[in-house]
Amino acid sequence: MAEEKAIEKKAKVADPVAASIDKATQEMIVRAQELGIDTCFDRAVTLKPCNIGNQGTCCKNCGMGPCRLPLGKGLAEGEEDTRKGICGATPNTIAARNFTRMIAAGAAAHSDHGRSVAEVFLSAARKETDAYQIKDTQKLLDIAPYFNVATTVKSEDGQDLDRDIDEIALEVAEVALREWGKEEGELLYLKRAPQPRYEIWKKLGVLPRNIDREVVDIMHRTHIGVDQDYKNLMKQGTRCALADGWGGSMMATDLQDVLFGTPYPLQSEANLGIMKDDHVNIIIHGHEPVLSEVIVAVSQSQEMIDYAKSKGAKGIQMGGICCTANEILQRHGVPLAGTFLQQELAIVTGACDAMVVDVQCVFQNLANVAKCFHTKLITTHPMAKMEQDNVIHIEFDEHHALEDAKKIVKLAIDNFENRKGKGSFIPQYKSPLIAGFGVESIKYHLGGTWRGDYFTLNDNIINGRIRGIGAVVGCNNVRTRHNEGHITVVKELIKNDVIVLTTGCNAIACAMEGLLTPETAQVYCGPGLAEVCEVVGIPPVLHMGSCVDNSRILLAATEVVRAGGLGKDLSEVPAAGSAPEWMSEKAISIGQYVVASGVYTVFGTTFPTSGAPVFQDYLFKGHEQLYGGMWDFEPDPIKHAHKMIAHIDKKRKALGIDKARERVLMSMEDRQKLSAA
Ligand code: SF4
Ligand code: MSK
Repeated sequence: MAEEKAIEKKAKVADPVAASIDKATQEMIVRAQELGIDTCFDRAVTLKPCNIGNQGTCCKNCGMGPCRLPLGKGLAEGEEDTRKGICGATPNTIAARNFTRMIAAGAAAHSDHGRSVAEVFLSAARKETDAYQIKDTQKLLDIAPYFNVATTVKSEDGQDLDRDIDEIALEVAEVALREWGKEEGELLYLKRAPQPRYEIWKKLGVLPRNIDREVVDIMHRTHIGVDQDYKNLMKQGTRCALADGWGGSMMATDLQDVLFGTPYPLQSEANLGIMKDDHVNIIIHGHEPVLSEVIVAVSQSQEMIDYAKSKGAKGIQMGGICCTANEILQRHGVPLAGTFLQQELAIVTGACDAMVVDVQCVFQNLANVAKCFHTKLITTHPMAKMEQDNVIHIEFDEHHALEDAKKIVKLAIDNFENRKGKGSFIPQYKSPLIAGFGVESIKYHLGGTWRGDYFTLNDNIINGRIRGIGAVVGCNNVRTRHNEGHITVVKELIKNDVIVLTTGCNAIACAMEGLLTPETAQVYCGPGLAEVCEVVGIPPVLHMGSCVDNSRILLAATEVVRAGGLGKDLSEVPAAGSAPEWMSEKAISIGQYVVASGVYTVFGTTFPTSGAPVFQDYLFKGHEQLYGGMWDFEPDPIKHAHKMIAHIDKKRKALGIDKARERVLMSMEDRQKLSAA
């Protein structure tokens, strides 16, 4: 009987090796299980996903439902789809409403992040806060024209004089904030896209008006009895997604760069092994860097280091989880503690003195795990609190950001001694990395003779050393083996000479696997990409930042178009997008704006419209006719990568540069045969 119980118990927890490819994660899953603490990996074993919700055909948009329309075994050739909800909503309508609501939620999350930054930016411009100053004035001058803010003023004798930088900052802040709710016109940043792309959006009627309106519009039209045409729903879905990618996210990135500094390549480390037994460990998790920027500065102050030493610690070790991690990594080199799925495990180490969270991707179960240790779990955002009574809420406000940050760091230091005697278990795995790439640094590293612009990158794509560009981004999803999809897709791409631009948790996964170092080029890359990486001294996988920084990828692709030789629009560039382990609504918003920007985009794990084949076909094939970019789904990571490569090759052929590639890869034997002929 006892034995049966033991077997039953064993069956309810995750197999660590099946759950993750990462050794540190595997060790920590075992550690948690030994301590009797459940993690998401175990819960995924017992909690099965709903098959109807998974297909996107469960509607609960009114109190007559939920109406659940499973596809079952599918429809036979020519068979009529008679499924409908109480109100008559078809599977297409239901799946499209659910899909656009995901876009609305994702765009709201990204764009609200942008709004917070814009508000702090305004406070800084008005000099209402000591904690923030304009750090990158050049970037401010670069973006001001997009907001129609003049950077020079005419003198009486007709000369252009530089305007006062504070005046420019104030005007940019005010104009930027209006983008969320202005009454007329269209988003100003849309004109940053190549002209043909902008014209496509205009022709299709998907130019976003203001950010908030596009989100509200979706919530209205997906209410019972409003929009019941999946194509019209997706028209709005696209408008909203574009408001995210070319609006809220892009402004978040730009204003953060101006406030906190534009990232440039720097070194650091990744994985739970960055935590130190003899240091105060502070883990920062979430997405918005406005508070974490100040926490990093405070934790590096002599005052706090001395205070930590006075409490018996050797220093303060900061680490990050999720995209706040990427933000403080790319600007300050703060190491990455792990991806989305490792958040509970960071506390299970027993060495986490404080975990500070802001918004998005934060598990509520962190509070339950923290209860088993001395860890202080601190929420900081008015929008994101937790019901558990062990959670401390220190509400951040830019007007007293320094005081807030000091309070938090001090709390962590004071908590260090509570660790005594409990023992800690830090897995000894970490990898070196280089992060901090962006539009500007790619210009520098892969620029032309005089180190500027994208000509050399384009040349290498045209001559075939680089086959194309893969943008691989997005979350972890506990329904698939942690990091396996990410790493397999990325390795297969670079093996086939596709340079990878990465953000979000994919970037962290690549860092943990050691793929963000120039040395990896010789180990994993095809000969062409390896050669370029060696000559230029860059990794084959370029860390471009957090989820909002996917806007950097859009702008980098725009620079490629501008540099010439690879078509006139983003849809012509040999490039493809991917999110092998996506899970969040933000990923759907990102996918939609990338597709609408003309890029073929493959998602792994699951696809939330599979129960509505006609609608899914519209996303997959119909969108290509409209936008030149389309969605695709492929859970097998090798096939996933090869779908991207096939698309890249298709684009190379259309550009007439497929022949050049064949020439570059010819062996000596082939060459000799040719000369003999
Ligand atoms: Fe059912 Fe229609 Fe209500 Fe949705 S809106 S729950 S399909 S009755
Ligand atoms: S953190 S949105 S799990 S990438 Fe941006 Fe990672 Fe996805 Fe959150």
